[in-house]
Amino acid sequence: MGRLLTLASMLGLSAASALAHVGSPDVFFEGKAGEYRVFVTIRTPQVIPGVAEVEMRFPEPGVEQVKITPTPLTGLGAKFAPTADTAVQSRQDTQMYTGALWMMSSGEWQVRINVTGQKGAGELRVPVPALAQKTMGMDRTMAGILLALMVFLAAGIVSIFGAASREGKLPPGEQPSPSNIRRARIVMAVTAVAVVGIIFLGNQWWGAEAADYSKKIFKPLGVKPTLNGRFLNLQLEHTGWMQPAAFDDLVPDHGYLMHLFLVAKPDQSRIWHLHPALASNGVFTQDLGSLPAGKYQLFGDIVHRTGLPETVVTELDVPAAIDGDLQGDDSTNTLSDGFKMVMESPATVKAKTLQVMKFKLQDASGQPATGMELYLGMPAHAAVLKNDFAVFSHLHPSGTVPAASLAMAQPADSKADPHAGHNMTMTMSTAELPAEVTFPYGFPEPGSYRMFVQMKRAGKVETGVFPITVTQ
Ligand SMILES: [Cu+2]
Repeated sequence: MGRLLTLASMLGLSAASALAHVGSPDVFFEGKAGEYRVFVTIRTPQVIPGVAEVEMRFPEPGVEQVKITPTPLTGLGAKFAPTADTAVQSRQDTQMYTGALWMMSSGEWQVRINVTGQKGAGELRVPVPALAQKTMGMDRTMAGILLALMVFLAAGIVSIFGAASREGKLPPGEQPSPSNIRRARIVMAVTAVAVVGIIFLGNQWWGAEAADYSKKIFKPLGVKPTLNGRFLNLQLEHTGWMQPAAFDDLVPDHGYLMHLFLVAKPDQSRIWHLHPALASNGVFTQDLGSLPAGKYQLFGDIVHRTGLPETVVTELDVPAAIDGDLQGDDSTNTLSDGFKMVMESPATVKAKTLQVMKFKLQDASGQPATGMELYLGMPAHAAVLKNDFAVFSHLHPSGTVPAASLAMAQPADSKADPHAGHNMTMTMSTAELPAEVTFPYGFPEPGSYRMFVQMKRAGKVETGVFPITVTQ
């Protein structure tokens, strides 16, 4: 019976997973579809094939129709898009459109958003990772009903065969002879053995299918840190999920193969944003300069050639303080020359809801800072970290999508720059950059978070740290 229960609940397995943006699988993005500015939220499916829910909010009016299409990010599938779905306009909020899209295979996908309206037509392509994160379990009630039905059907077929061989040829009213009864018992025994055999084979088949699917559940690459004097080595390791034999499929994301965030444990008092160099296949190395002794949580953002981003996670124990020249972007909350970074948005927000987090850099007299510069090609970078380290997300003013994936989503014939999704044009990189940045993001679960915001001014990277409370 235990075996039968296993059959009914075989799909109850689950696996821990850490996607890119640890604990934060949904996509938040601000960009422009032609002349239409739009905030996009894509709730990624947990099983593949599965349904992604797409929400698009247009801050300005003038939109008449919105169509959405899912395609793989790269490859042949990207060239032959299926028929577009028309997104549904919300009744409560007429500038909000929603839709649901099937993602049929694991990997990096994109959602093409086609807008028509008073300002002509426009398209925006938003990359989205579609990864099986778990196997859906079967509902207990449903499993119970199916199990009872199976027992009923199995017993039914045995008794039908028995009755047929015992009294099938008897004239009405006649009692079966002892030899008929004996033969019926033999037939019932043989039938029972056959039925149990069929159920056993069915269970085997089901088990094989479930095992096959569980192999498709996304498992991030592993990483092993070792300290060699003041040098940190990070060795990428396979965990056996759709991974190439070599680690040579990484592409640079705003100039670097890895963006490594090093966070002091347990108080998250300091954070470093580092860029380890690739030393050999799958091995990154970083000069740590000086680092106080203690425990550190490491988050390494990488992007695969397919456009699929992931974050490798590990812990580093520094037994004794490392002395040397300070490297990287050491970040305490004190800014130079009396400058101050301030958060303009509320410090308490709702979970799972799109927020536009707003930050300003001010000089000592409270005026907007001047001399702003791009930092690694972006007006700002931010890291979102939950106090228990269960959530980590690396954000830019365009949202959660890495620049490398975004560049791949653009049509091959377009000269679109990889920062096209930003809410500011590239002409600003030469002209004056504003001292104000926004990040679209939805905190995945309630709790206490910190947001580390990095902006560059006068050749210096400034980091602000902001506590944020997320409620249900
Ligand atoms: Cu960044």
